[in-house]
Amino acid sequence: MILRVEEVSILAARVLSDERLKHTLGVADWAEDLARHHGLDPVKARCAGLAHDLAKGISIKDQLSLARQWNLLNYPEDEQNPHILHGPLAAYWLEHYYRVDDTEILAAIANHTLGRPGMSPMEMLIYSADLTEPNRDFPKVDKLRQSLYDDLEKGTLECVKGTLIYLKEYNHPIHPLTQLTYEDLQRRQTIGTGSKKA
Ligand code: DGI
Ligand code: FE
Ligand code: FE
Repeated sequence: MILRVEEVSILAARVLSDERLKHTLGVADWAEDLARHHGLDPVKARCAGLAHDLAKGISIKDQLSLARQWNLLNYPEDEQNPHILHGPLAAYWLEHYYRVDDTEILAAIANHTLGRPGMSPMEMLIYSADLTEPNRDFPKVDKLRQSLYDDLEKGTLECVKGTLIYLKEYNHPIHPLTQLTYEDLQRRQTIGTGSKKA
């Protein structure tokens, strides 16, 4: 089944706090804008943006037990830091309870927090729009927004790099997928510029 903007907007307004809804609408607007600019599907981008944090309203305890029940725990770090589970949970929920079958949207929702090696343009878009939506305010955010407009892949690499710096600064453990995503995007950039010989 197709995820319709009207339906997911109603769902978001129903399950999210006011603050989280504001962030969600910011992600949807920015993702739609970036999608148009880069020739991606703006309706899909808006849907994924509206849906990305749908599972945030569930308590962490319940998120962890649902993730166990639905077999979504892949790394020991997932249990150690259950705050990263809400993306996979929302995607699973939409797929199995709302019969959403758009794999491009589902993957973008599932991987919006950690990324993954080999991210599609839509996955990069939601990962980055989440970090740089209009309500986010941190020193380098305008630079990141411009960079994403100029080059989605390069901008996403800078977003992941920024996240790594932030996590290290506050002594938060780096999830293996964050590290792998960073290395993959770096490799893709190197290949893309042709600066590395085969
Ligand atoms: O759901 P949001 O608050 O909009 O943003 P998010 O889904 O990107 O991030 C949720 C949390 O995940 C946020 O507190 C940062 C954290 N996070 C992302 N990558 C990592 C991480 N935390 C750790 N410890 N390690 C990571 O690699
Ligand atoms: Fe999130
Ligand atoms: Fe978010």
